[in-house]
Formats: sequence, structure tokens, C-alpha cells
Amino acid sequence: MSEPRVDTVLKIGGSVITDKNGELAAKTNEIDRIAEEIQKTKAQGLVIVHGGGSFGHPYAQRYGLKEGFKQESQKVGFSETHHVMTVLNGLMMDALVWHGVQAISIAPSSCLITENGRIKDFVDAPLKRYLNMGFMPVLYGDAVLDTKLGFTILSGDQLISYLASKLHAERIVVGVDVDGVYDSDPKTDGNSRLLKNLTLQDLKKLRTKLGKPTLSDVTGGMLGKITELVPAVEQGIHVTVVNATKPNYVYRALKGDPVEGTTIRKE
Ligand code: IP8
Repeated sequence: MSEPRVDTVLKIGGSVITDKNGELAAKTNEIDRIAEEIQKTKAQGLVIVHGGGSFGHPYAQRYGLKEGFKQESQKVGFSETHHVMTVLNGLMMDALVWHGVQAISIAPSSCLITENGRIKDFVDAPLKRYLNMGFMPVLYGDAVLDTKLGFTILSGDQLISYLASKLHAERIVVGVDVDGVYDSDPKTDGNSRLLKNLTLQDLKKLRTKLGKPTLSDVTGGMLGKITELVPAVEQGIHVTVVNATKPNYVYRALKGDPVEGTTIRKE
């Protein structure tokens, strides 16, 4: 099978498509707007990954899934967490498909296994074949099996970095609910500064500077994102972080048009 040409791996943060103050609170208007923006780009070679927001995270946290299998009572939590992610994914798929996008949902829990939380085996033949046929695969952060932990939580951020590297993507676009990467948390620090251009070195320094993630996010918030992006940037993949809650920012980022946000390059 020939290698598919992948231009962009796009992450849509859970905080963009859900209300993280609620539980199972989808922002259906936002999901619809983003699906329309994706459709408008007529993008080829695009892979989409979305986060868990108020669907995956509260369940994963309630049952302590990220730390692995410790007791029988967690198993129903694993099922619930995966299930609510498929519900959120269904809303995303609904919007994309009815906007005429030839999107196809791929469940990480069915095609990959992690080892101590890191992706180890990924059955990529269907994904590659879908891409070769011009489909747009849509994946998400998920509850997954783990060779050492029994199971764990895989973040969409680990997935985008892994997929972009594996598929030799040109770039990663990360849609979040703030204007880009800041030198501290803009939601709690009024003096935080937006960092418009970052190099790999800056990214590594920032990793040590950024504070603890919010408790509602089992996979680590912005700090988790930064950490996960490092290997992709090391491989020369360009990253753009934009505010996906602002209309047309995702559209412009996908088109490669100038848009406010943070760009991250190797040097
Ligand atoms: O929101 C986590 O994905 P993320 C998904 O991309 C679950 O970190 C199931 C909590």
C-alpha cells in the first residue's frame, strides 16, 4: 500500500466543543460551526482528533482510569468513559457528515494499545487506506488498553503528535479556547503574555515554567499539550495553536492564511 499524503493533523480541544463546567455538556453550535469551517477548506489529507472535555474527563477522573486497572469496579468506568467519548464523537461526526465531509470515525480503543500510557501498537492499515481513498479520519482521546497498566487514558494530544510523526504530516493545527500558548495560565493570571513564535528550545523551557494543570483535565491541560508536541516539533513538523472558539480561526489556520495564535517551529 502506498503511503498516504497527509498535510495536516488537526486537534479540536474538548474545551472548544464542550462546556467543561458541566458534565456531558456539548456545545452543538460550536461543533456545527467548526464542521462547516472544515468543510469550507475542502482540505485533502486532513486527519482530525478531538478531545474529551466534559464528556471523557469527568468519567476518567471518577474511576481513576489514567493510573490503570486496580479494581473490578473501574471496568464499568472504562466502558462509560469510552462510551461517552463515542457520543461526543457522534456529535462531531453528525456535524461533519451532514456538512458533506467524507469523514470516517476511527476509535483509538479498537486500533491501538499503549505501554505505560505511551502508544505502543497502532494498527494503521485501515487509517492509511481511508486516507489513500480521500476520506478524512476522525479520532479522539479515549480509554485504551495498556500492556502494563491494564488500561489507561490516551490524550488526543499524544495522538496528534504520534499521528503527525507516523504519517509524516506537514503540520499540526491545535484549536484551543484561548488565543495561543501563554507564558502562564491566562485564565488565572491577568499578566500572562501570549507567545506568538516559539522554537523547540523555547517549548522545552516553557515546559518547566508552566504550572500544574487544572484538576478537571486528567491528561494535563496546556502543559500536557506542550509536552506532547515536543517530539513532533523535533521532527520538523510545524505547529499552529489558534483560538478555535473564534469564528474562522480554524478555517484560516487550515488554509495557511495569517491568523492570530502561536506558531512553533524547530528553530
Ligand atoms: O481531552 C482525553 O483526551 P484529551 C480523553 O485530548 C478522555 O486529553 C477519555 C478523557
